[in-house]
Amino acid sequence: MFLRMDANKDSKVTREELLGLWTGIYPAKDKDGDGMLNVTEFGAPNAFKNMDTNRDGKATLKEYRKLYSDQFDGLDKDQSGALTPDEM
Ligand SMILES: [Ca+2]
Ligand SMILES: [Ca+2]
Ligand SMILES: [Ca+2]
Repeated sequence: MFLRMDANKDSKVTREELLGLWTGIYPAKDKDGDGMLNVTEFGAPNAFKNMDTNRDGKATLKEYRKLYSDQFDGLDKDQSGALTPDEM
């Protein structure tokens, strides 16, 4: 997984690389093609609840990217702005 995320192969995953990967698979998850993800399409109910900040039962790309941006902050223990393999 780390190697997949490290787009430029410098052994660090930046926020842009992480969000780029997840944004890339967003259209594939949106099975009904309405541009938003519901809990079934997303597949992880607990994470979905955190992601759907306005509680409308749909996650926009903005909410989706926010989730992974927050995840990045949680993983980047030394706040270097990049994730190393031991932080993942
Ligand atoms: Ca959808
Ligand atoms: Ca929402
Ligand atoms: Ca770091």
